[in-house]
Amino acid sequence: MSASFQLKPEWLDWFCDCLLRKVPIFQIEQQLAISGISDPKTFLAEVQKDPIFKWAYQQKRALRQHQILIQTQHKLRKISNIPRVDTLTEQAFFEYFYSAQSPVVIEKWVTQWPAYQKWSASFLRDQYGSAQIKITQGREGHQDYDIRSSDYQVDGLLAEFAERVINTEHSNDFYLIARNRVIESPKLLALWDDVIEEPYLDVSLRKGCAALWFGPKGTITPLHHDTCNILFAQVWGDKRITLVPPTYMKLFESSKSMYSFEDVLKSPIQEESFVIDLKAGSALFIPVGWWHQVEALSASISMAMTHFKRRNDFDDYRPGAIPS
Ligand SMILES: O=C(O)CCC(=O)C(=O)O
Repeated sequence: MSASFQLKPEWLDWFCDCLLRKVPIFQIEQQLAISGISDPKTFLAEVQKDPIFKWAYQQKRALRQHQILIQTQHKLRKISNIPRVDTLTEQAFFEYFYSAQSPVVIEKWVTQWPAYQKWSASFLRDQYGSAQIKITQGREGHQDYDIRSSDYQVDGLLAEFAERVINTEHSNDFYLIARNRVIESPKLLALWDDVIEEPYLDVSLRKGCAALWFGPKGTITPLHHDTCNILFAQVWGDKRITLVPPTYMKLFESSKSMYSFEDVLKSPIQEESFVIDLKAGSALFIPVGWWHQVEALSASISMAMTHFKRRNDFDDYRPGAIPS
């Protein structure tokens, strides 16, 4: 019988760990003897020749190397804050933030947009009220309202929806969310005249890459990450965004695809997170993989855009979707 048959999986794991931690061989042999292996030396020699052991050791070694890399990045991120700048040149943005997968708040980017002076719930009602939109509603009391947003989708007129936002003090029950691509409907295309994509976004890539978020105070988009970089522009009202670095691996333990059901306000995640209050006129760069939960502190209109002047195709970034 070969050693791989005699070696229980937990022993295989334990032995790989011992070798990776450079535990002296005589100590491993002692432990095997205590556990009833009559000839630990021969047993170990056999195990090390076994192809399953060799394969398992290589896997664990690669995993350990990746862990060291991630833990180092995580420690570095922990000691820094999310920077806030008034403006950023194209070069500085891509060099210091986009390429570094590091969030940044650009406080005076959206203040230059005509939208910053114009957009509000009443503006959308009065100027674009006849546009047909899809909203989500009936969200309150359900945990899956964002993950299964299409189940909560209903059709309506922008005028009715805007009126509802105006007349609602606080609610997470209804929300115009990104997935419906409302901003691409012909009746709303003129909204783009109020947006300035320079210097970070490529106008020619706009289609399918921009989303409008519009709702009352109190909407909550639960903790999730995206598979691309996002420039999140806060046009009207304020939002609180809680960010957790992608290197905080614990979130994957309870994740369902791109969502995590951990409470960001509770320890230990709270200590790992950054809370950003985003005021109208500012924008937050949310790099691919960064977990974020978004709460509207007032009635709010935001634009999330992904058509950067650099490559933004990270669709395979779905660690939480790997089968267990
Ligand atoms: O504004 C929101 O409610 C959510 C925004 C968001 O999560 C996103 O753009 O990925």
